[in-house]
Amino acid sequence: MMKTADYIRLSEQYGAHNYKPLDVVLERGEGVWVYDVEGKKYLDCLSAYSALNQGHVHPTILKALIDQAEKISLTSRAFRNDQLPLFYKELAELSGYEMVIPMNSGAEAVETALKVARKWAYMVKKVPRHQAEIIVADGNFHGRTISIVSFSSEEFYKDDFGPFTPGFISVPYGDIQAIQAAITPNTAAILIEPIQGEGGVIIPPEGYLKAIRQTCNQNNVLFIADEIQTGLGRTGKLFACDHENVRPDLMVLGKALGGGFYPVSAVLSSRAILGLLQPGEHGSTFGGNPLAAAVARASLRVIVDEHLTENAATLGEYFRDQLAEIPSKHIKEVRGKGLLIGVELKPEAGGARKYCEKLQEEGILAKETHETTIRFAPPLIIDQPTIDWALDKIRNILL
Ligand code: IF1
Repeated sequence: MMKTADYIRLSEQYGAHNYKPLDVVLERGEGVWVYDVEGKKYLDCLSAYSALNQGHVHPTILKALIDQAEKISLTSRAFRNDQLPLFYKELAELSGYEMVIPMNSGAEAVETALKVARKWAYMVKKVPRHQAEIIVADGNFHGRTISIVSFSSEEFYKDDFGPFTPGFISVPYGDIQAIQAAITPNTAAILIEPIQGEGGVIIPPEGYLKAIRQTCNQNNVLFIADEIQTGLGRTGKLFACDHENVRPDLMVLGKALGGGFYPVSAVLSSRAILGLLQPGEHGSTFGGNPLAAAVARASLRVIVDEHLTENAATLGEYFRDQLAEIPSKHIKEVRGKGLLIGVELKPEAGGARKYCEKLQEEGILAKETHETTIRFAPPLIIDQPTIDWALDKIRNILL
């Protein structure tokens, strides 16, 4: 019978060390709870970075996965299948967009949005070929491909991976004047996270998203919102842009679109924009496969039928208020929207990692971001008694 240490030793020996995970080896998940190989139970407060909004092994999504997998799982896009058209329709109707292009990982969907924005710039805005510029924000996180890390402001994510893809300008997050100053006649788009997750749960000033929308309208520039982490109910609205009633020209989704079972991502936009793509110009082997489409359809159904967005709004506010009231000398700030919460610790607290390790001992799994912030992002199916159980533990380790 293998123990935690045995699994860790195998990983250390055979696996690339591109992560430093907590030393917990999980073998089972159910709802908001996960269990390690020694049978210890933990509350999952990371939700795989918001890919588990519906919780672990949701029965409805599991059934959709199994039923479809027993029929047909992959056709390639050389042929059609009976799940993708229904996924397109249901996602377009839920989001209010005209068109969808399906991909697999978040980074692939971000890359797709960047390619479509550049194509729009050349074909519609008449930007001279290969001079299209895209404005991004300092502190962004949009994935790990070479083009995406080319515009990262985190040296550690990019330093060993050059040469870099040109055509990106990075400006301070939250500063609309900085965006306006960076716009040129060759600007194709602005790519923004409505809330910067990895940046440390950074919430921009009220009105920032609306100002971006207006600036894009005035300058014939596309607004691309990366809602891979903030979308699908996480921040207490279906999309984080909904907090300011803003409609980006392109919306990028991922993570919870796959219900925690399967990588599914997508870019949503108008026919005028996504309609520019010609057959064969872009694609992927697994993009839009029937298994992904069936799982995504069930994932969306669960978010709507179980009112996960409303639950995130109500319980997120409760969780944040309770955290903010903890009389801890270590807490600098509690930030967040819905159930995307960051507890920033003062520098003298000695870093968030050791608090995550103490939380692990108490049966809570959380992840630090940017050394000083503990992220609390449980599945959106969580209930108040479970939050109260967690608060008692969190208080104990933060006081
Ligand atoms: C890792 C971070 C979070 C994302 C946003 C695109 C992507 C992500 C807003 C790319 C992915 C994941 C990636 C994962 C850890 C996690 C993460 F710490 F890396 F930055 F959530 F904040 N846009 N975020 O958050 O989607 O290609 O991964 O499907 O790479 O360690 P992906």
